[in-house]
Amino acid sequence: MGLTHQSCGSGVNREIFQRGMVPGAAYVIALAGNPNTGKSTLFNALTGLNQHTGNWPGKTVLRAEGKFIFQGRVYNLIDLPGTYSLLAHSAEEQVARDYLCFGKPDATIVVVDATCLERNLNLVLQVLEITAKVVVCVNLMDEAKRKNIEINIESLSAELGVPVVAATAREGAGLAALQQAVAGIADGTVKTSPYIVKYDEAIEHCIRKLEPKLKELVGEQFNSRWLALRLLDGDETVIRSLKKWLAEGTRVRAAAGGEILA
Ligand SMILES: Nc1nc2c(ncn2[C@@H]2O[C@H](COP(=O)(O)OP(=O)(O)O)[C@@H](O)[C@H]2O)c(=O)[nH]1
Ligand SMILES: [Mg+2]
Repeated sequence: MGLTHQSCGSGVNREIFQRGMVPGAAYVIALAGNPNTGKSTLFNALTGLNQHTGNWPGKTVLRAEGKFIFQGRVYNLIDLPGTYSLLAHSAEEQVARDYLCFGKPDATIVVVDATCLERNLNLVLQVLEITAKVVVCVNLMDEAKRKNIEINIESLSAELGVPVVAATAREGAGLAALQQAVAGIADGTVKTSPYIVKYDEAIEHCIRKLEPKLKELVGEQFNSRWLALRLLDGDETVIRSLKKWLAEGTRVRAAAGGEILA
């Protein structure tokens, strides 16, 4: 799997759908979470000095990228902007959301604050609507302990349908278990069955009508249920990104002398 600029296409495609820039990386892993959940602390603990920062193309939003090696494989870690949701109300939310959908990371770590789990789970459910390849990292476990908050990691994992790992990033606790869980998701040996939010029947009815048409357009590339929801939302930013992706695909196929889709 190539992870260089070249292999990710060019022009518009490279701008918004760039997966990662670490040469020779086996997998690309996204790091998502609410602000102040210890995302950067975790990113630093995992990548050490193997990182560099820049801006997301076309945005004044910081892009931090780095690598770690686990069991002989190189993992390219992308620190997404901290967000409370993925509704694209801000540049940060749009960057995080476009990356999760169009960047197609091999796994996504969602870092949550153990001391205010409920608020943080909102983002977890939104990420699970986009991708099933998720590991939830319940961070700040030391703070939770101090506040006598107990978290049943196993039952949380059973409810969410994805691996959940407890961590205290500041002390480096839980990192090995997190890496192990990420490896399982990235290489496909661990399958998930994510909790999916069900909407009112009227909305579900529209999704059922839209989803097959979207599948015709994008195949299995993207989560067509999520795209259908965004179209029902009238979400212009997703529609624009999707158009760019479709246009770029047509351009690349044309350049390769392949079949051009109408
Ligand atoms: N007690 C405790 N503090 C942490 C932990 N992880 C991060 N922090 C602290 O939480 C604050 C926010 O961390 P940061 O990594 O900047 O969060 P981000 O906004 O999600 O990137 C900083 O003061 C960190 O030192 C942890 O596991 N335990
Ligand atoms: Mg940060």
